[in-house]
Amino acid sequence: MRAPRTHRARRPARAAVEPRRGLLAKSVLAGALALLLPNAHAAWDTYIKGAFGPVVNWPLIPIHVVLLPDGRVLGYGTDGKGNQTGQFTYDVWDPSKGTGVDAHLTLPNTTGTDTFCSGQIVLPASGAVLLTGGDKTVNNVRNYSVNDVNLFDYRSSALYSAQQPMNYLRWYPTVLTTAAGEVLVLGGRIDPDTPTPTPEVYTEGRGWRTLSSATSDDAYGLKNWSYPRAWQAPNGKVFIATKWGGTYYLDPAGTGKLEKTSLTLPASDEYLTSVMYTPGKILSLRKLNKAVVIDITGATPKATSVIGVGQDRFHGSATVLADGKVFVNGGSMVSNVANGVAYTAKIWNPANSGWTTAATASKMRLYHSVSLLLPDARVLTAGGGAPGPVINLNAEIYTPPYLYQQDWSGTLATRPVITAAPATATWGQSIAVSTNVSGISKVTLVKTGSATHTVDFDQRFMTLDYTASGQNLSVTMPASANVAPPGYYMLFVFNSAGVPSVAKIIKLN
Ligand SMILES: [Cu+2]
Repeated sequence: MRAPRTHRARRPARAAVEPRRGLLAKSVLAGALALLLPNAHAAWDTYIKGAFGPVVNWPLIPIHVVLLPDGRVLGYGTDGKGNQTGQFTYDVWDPSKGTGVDAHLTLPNTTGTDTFCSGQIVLPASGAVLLTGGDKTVNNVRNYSVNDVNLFDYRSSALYSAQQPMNYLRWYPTVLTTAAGEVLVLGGRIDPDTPTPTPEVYTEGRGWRTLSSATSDDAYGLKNWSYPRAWQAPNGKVFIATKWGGTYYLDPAGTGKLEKTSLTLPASDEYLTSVMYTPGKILSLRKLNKAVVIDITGATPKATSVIGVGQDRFHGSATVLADGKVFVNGGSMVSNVANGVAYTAKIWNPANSGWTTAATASKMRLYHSVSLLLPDARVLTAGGGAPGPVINLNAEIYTPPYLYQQDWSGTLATRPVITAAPATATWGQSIAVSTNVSGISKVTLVKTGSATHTVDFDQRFMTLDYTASGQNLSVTMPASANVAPPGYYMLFVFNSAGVPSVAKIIKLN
């Protein structure tokens, strides 16, 4: 029986001061390696641990980040000084332009909505981002909420009112795309004392439908209102894993039907992350360094205990990489306190449920930090603050091990290139994909992410079957919308050395 003593702090609080870890030892080692290795500015073990890039400035704290259908990233949540408010500006970052000032388009928010701690998701048909709810100050008290609904159009980079308010006010709501191509909105609260226990559904072109027969304080109200963890399940319903342990299936058809399942999980927290790493299988971090794999592929949900990530990582993030492994970064042992800060990331391998130690970041990523898989198969890690022990108006981009040569050189590997692929596809279809090399070893499909508050609402990964004829592939798209809901996905191909291409973004509809 493992007994992690996580209630005891390992070292004293170290507010706002970044540690200097073994600089002398590091420089001696680097000097020795420089004599041995051709490319000694990069660490020798990047092929195992990956590497964080330099700390780069960001025009705001990106509390919310969304990968857009054109490969850019919408971010918002604070002003340019890192103050709590999404009222004034939002940012669109183009990763293909690097990380300098020119790579950002920072624009005024003229909607009148404070989008701080709203929900956000790319709509499956139009590709616009739906922003649900947000923040409001009442009698000088923050963290009330609104029922405002705004849209961001990636084609014009404009943010504007949808003129279709929700039926309920929501601050901290979850949004996700269902198999029917609708957007389900769950949880959040109305004011500091009143949660929102009734879900509602948005249909493009039609507006809102209240799930009036599915109200629940236990599933997504009083006991679980803060960004409830929910996923489209293979059985056609939406699976909900609460922080207190109860699990539910919600059928969002009509006015909704909620049923409790027989599965109860160990207790978690609204700021411990969970991720569906393959359709119907969820890695869920629970309190006291516990972790479970929830399997909802069968008739009854089941959970299996797996090794935890090493310590509680409150406000840490989990990102499915292009190869299906799970990258966990950030967090600390005490919620939003610089105590037991996890600077070193970990990678979880679904094949053996084991963890490997990844690279070490420079900045703590606590409350209001995010991570997001980019189309180039790297991971944006960013933000933290408003409030927090540090104000992180910055990002560190993580390059996973699969982008390095599998040797000690620390050199980036040559990547395969997708030279042709369709822009749209449908379920079960075989699509023609051309590459610049033969010997493709794997084809994967990853939903474009939408992350905030340790949740990536639509995150989803699958490997695809394919046949190859030289450099030409015939790739079979997922069988159903229950497995892969409609919307935008990144298609990656891997060469014979296991190196992924830059993704081609494909709309599944
Ligand atoms: Cu928040």
